[in-house]
Amino acid sequence: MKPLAAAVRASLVFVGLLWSAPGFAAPTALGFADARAGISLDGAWHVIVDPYDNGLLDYRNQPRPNGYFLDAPPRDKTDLVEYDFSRSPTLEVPGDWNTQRPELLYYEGTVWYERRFDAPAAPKGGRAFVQFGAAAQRATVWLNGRRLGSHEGGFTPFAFEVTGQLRPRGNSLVVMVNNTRRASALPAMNTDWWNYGGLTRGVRLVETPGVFIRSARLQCARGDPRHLTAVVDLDGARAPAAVSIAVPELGKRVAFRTDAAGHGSFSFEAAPALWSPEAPKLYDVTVTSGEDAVQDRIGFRTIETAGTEIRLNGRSIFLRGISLHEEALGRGGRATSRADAEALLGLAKELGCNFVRLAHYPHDEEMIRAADRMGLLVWSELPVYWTIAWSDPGTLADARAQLGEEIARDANRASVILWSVGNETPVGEARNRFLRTLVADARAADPTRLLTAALEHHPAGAHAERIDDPLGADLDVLGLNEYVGWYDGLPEKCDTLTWSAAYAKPIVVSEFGAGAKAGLHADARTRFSEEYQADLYRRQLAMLRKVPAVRGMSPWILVDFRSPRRPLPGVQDGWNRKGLVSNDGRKKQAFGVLQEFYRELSASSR
Ligand code: GCB
Repeated sequence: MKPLAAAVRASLVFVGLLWSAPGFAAPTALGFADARAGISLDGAWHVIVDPYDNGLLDYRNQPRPNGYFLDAPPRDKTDLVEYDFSRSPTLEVPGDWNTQRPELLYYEGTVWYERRFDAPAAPKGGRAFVQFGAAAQRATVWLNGRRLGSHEGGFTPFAFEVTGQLRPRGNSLVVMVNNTRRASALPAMNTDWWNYGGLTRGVRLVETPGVFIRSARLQCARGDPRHLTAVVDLDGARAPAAVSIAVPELGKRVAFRTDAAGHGSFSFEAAPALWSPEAPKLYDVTVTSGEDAVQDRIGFRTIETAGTEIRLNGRSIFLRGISLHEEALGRGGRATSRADAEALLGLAKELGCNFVRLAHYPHDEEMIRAADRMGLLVWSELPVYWTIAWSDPGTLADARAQLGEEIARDANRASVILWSVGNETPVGEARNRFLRTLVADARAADPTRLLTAALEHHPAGAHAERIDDPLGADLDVLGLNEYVGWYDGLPEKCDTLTWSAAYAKPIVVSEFGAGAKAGLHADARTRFSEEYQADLYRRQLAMLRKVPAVRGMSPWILVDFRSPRRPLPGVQDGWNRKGLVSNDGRKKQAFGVLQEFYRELSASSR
């Protein structure tokens, strides 16, 4: 390779674009991966912490032919090899590295992960894939020393095909995971949350037949609870193929054919019991085509807006919500399991919620599946946060890819009603263009759900605020972040403030809140006391209930979370304290204030 080409390739590895270069397939995730035959690659992986990217590049910053990815022992005793995964420490997968070893708490850079595994003999004609639930923030993957490709974006799944590349014994899977913040990435340089790195979600070797069901969606058509629409995509198809869909509990079994490319869709009449927070009914669904069969549990419901109303299954609903980060209650660090998800969502249920805003990136699939089972509506969000590189075509391509991965993964989850394309992004031409592209993509990929974004507001008089962001014209629901009484004046400012919007659409107040250290008691004018936070909640709720277009809210935030922006000693100590619950599980006074408000609301809507 010529030196210039080599240097360009090396830098491409880091921006994670290699997968789109010739010879590398796009690392699209497989639907139903967890339900398929295969083996889990979760557990202890050997790791090498590599802040200088030494495992990839030599001292001239050129790619090393003998990098860590080879995972090869010295040929003989004269051979100089300066790493050895088998004698290196381990980290648990899934998991962030920051909270597994104290010296990695603030680490930003590269960590090499290695895992050896035996592969079961594949059935004749079968295919194999390695699927990653997520790698934060970017990853390059090698199997037995051969590069499979790269993926950018820390919160969505991806997979590489490894058919014909597996050995019966002792396969080496090496992943270079990097969480360096970059101006062109999503998120970019500045966030109010922890930059957790690592293989934060599960890894699986997945087996499929030669032609297999890559995705199968089954949902109510928009606004039509009596018809289900199936959209199926086969992988590997070279001719039209038969597909059948069975929902035994509904006594339904339908059959149709795909086109030659493996794409097919079909609508049929059914009268499912509709999914709702009060009755989160899920049906077993089986999709079959040729040698392949996959199962899912799916709820059916409709979601629409009419004027300033949000209608679930045709009925106006108020979203009694709360925002949350994907951080494990008690333990801190990334939530990684079904138990973690259920603990967080259990608290939201206790608060009286029927809705959660999963901020500020797509959460683990376990969280969405738990919301499906527990009856919580979901706002799911892309990490298009604050100021990103709006004019960079690579950043836009990255955002579009992450949006596609998010929608593909969760399309069958009844709980998800809102896709959010951005959080508090300052209005401007380049930003408007960027977000409108995402809105158009989301509408094309999923015409059944509502689109939103957490917008800013502007003064419209002495005691008046207005939502007038031009993006509002493109959205179904106006998300609104406002910090009246915390960053914006004192709580009593709420008492006289009025709100309006340039669009007759429902408003969901996606954030308001105040910091409070659990156990810090003082009068209601003392910042960071529980009393201040509780007083702010009372005044905010009194203000917002007077705004008819406010059809939901997800105050900031359920649980205190780690943030490097929060250094105040003795109070914050590296934690954003706007939780209604402390990170060690203590409820603050404001929890009770919001709980009481939600209790009243649900009693009055009955
Ligand atoms: C916001 C952001 C959120 C922050 C929050 C805060 O507006 O959307 O990510 O954590 O404010 O606490 O300041």
